Amino acid sequence: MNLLDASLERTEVRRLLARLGIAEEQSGVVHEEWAESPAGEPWTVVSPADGGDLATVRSGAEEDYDDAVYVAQRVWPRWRDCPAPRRGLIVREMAEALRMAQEDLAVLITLETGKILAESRGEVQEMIDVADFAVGLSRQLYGRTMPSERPGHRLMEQWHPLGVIGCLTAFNFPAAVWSWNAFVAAVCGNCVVWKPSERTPLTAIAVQKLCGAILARHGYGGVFTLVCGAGGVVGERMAADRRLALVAATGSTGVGRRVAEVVGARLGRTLLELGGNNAAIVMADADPRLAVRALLFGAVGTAGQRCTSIRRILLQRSVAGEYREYLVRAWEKVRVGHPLAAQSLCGPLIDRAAVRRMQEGLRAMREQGGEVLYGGETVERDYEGKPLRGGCYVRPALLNSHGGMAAVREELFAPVVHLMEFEDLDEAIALNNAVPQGLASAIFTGSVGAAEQFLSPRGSDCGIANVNIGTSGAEIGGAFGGEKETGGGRESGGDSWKAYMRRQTATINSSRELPLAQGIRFDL
Ligand code: UN1
Repeated sequence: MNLLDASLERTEVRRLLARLGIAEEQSGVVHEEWAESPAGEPWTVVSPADGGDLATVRSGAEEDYDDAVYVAQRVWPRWRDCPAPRRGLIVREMAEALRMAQEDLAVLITLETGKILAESRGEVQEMIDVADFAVGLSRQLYGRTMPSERPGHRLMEQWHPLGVIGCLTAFNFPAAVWSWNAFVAAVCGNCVVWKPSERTPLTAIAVQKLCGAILARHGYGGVFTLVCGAGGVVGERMAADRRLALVAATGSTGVGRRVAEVVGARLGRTLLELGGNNAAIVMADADPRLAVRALLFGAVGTAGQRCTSIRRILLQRSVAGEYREYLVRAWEKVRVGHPLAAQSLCGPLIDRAAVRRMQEGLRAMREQGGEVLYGGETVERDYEGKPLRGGCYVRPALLNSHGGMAAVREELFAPVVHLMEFEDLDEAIALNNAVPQGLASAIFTGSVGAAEQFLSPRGSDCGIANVNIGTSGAEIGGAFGGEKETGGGRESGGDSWKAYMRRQTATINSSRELPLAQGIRFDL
């Protein structure tokens, strides 16, 4: 692959897409087969890396979505009856196929999202990891037995598949977040209908082609289906659709609230992974070298477009001055550049609208009393002076902010970090918790006592609480998600598989008597 000028020639893009099975005019809908002429509006996917066109996607509308659910419903009884360990073996083949396609998929993710190649490789690795995890899980969908209070009785819990579930994903992790849901849901015996972000359909199409082919080979085509389409059409339809036993949604709090309302009105189930507003606390006894590196990755990684990105750095007052200097020095060294260039640390934002939102956000922050310490401007030339095309590049920003600013309670999906000061740990924890979101949090300290307080019930109120590492970059083995406006869902590791199953409590009487629980007598 020619990475000259850190951008791909048109023919190379075409070859990459062809290797991944994507045509220049590509259907974005699959049910049994790829739909010939889906009913939605076609749209052209533009790379934020250089503003160039990647491919045109023929998107789906309501009827295409309905076809996809119909196909999923039809295959589901056979998938449900396929033993879980066998389902696991099929997911294992997906892990192998992803390993083979890792580099191509990573390049596509980089072209489509603008995240740097190292992070795109990490995203595919995250898929492989969760697939491997799901394979093991397929033999560990454990239920419990409990001692019954009645003689000759057995009391137990077991877990059954839900059926067809819907999965809505965001642009920033166009593949990994689907795999958290899909691989785990699949070994649990569910079918998954996927609506990816309108910004990143090509990654979804490539992943669907790869996994769908494996399912079809085993006679289970339709277990995974894909409907690229407008959120207002396909997403709305999904939320309202009673045939879906669960709607798993990742995105902004606004999107999640809408999904929760519509699904809630039909008393359906949701699994929500929404906005974060993640703080990192830096105590005076922290190791500054370690802390600054972690803060940099947390704030600037993925150009600040992870739900786990650091949005607020809380500095203990006695060291705040020196940390401001360390941070500005580190931020100055960030190489903004084309995301395929090996030296780039910060690629573009997803699109021009995101750049506009960042500029508007910074303006509002200044009006509220925030002071820009560094960065925030758009960038037209990379770290070597070469022109950057497409208009989506920005310089990561650091601000001096204060707790009275409304902006510190909002998630701005961009590399903008608020620096705030605190006196003692109690105040730091109060600041950490003083936002509507509750996804990720971190503390940097050399003190076991401070770390333990941060992790205690009177510490961080977030779903993720880290010590001496940043807020982002979670491993797949732990349950991922957050509290409050983050939506309360847990995906990926731990026991989050339970969200994709229904729990059944069964009591079996093998005696000839009929003793009633609670000692009730009800005899004739
Ligand atoms: C997201 O930004 O929606 O912990 C997911 C992380 C990644 C996943 C982020 N493993 O940053």
